[in-house]
Amino acid sequence: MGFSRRTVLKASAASAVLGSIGAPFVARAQQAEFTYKYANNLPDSHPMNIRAKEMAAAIKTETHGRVDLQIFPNNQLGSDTDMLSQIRSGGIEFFTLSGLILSTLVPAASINGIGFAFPDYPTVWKAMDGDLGAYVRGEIRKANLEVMDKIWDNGFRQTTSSTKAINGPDDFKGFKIRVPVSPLWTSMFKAFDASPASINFNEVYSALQTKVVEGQENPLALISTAKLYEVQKYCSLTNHMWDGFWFLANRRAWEALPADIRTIVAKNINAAAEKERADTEKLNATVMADLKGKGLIFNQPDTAPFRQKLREAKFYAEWKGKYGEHAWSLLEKSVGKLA
Ligand code: X2X
Repeated sequence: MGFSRRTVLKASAASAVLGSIGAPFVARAQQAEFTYKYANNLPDSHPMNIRAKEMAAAIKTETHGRVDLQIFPNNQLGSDTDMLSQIRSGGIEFFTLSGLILSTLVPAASINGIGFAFPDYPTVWKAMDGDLGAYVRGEIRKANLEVMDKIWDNGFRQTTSSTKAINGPDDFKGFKIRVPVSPLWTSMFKAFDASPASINFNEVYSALQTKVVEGQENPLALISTAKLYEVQKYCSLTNHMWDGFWFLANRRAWEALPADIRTIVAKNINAAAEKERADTEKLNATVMADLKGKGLIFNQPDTAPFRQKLREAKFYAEWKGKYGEHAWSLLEKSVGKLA
């Protein structure tokens, strides 16, 4: 039995309506109650983003789909400066940021970056999972941001250059080095008589490529995953600073989560941090051979003259005064006398 054209058109119109009516119910069943954005500045291949993907999947499973954590790596949502504004305004709900960059809002947050303070990872975690970390998290919360207990690892920072190896502090004189946007980074390299330029990480590769700056400093894991070896020739193992990433949350967005959901989210974020720490430490320890294979020329300078130069420049005394006795005593409790 043939159907008239009119009948077919009526039927297709009805199915379209039914289909669309049906769709929202299907879509709604899959739509999360909380769709939150987590942004960071690291390449997709960095351990941070490898572990973050696992973390987001575990949170979705354990909340039975109520929380959908969408990850935006590699400065997709803007520079660190942009994303810090967004986490404060609620444009994004989560953001991992170096304490040294956060210090533009929370001055105490840069204290882990004091030059040559930490000799090794056990000392780092004793401080950051102990009294010093607790103090810094308290200061961050005073700035109306929420922060997770476990700081994520960036690593011990090394100096790369397109012009020369850095063998001693004198080699820093007049050296045009990119530093992240942070008073402590600028202060330390000025104490070396270098010429620091504050540039967000999303512009580092091009600044090196166009020779706006001669060099930069970062852990080996980032020199590798951000492919900085493509625009640098030398890597001097100055080991001048340890740096990490606080996992920040917008206060309003965090408190909008029911308490049981907050517990699940925090548990998984902190568990991911522990795994990322192990991954990043291993990568920082093993990637040198690969970087040599890509043409980077390594040298290992004696770090004592660099530390002496900072003392002579009153760098430690200056920052002890900025942080105050209490914070400085918490740092020295973990690392010993610095000034
Ligand atoms: O900007 C940098 O150098 C980086 C990626 O290490 C930080 O986020 C501090």
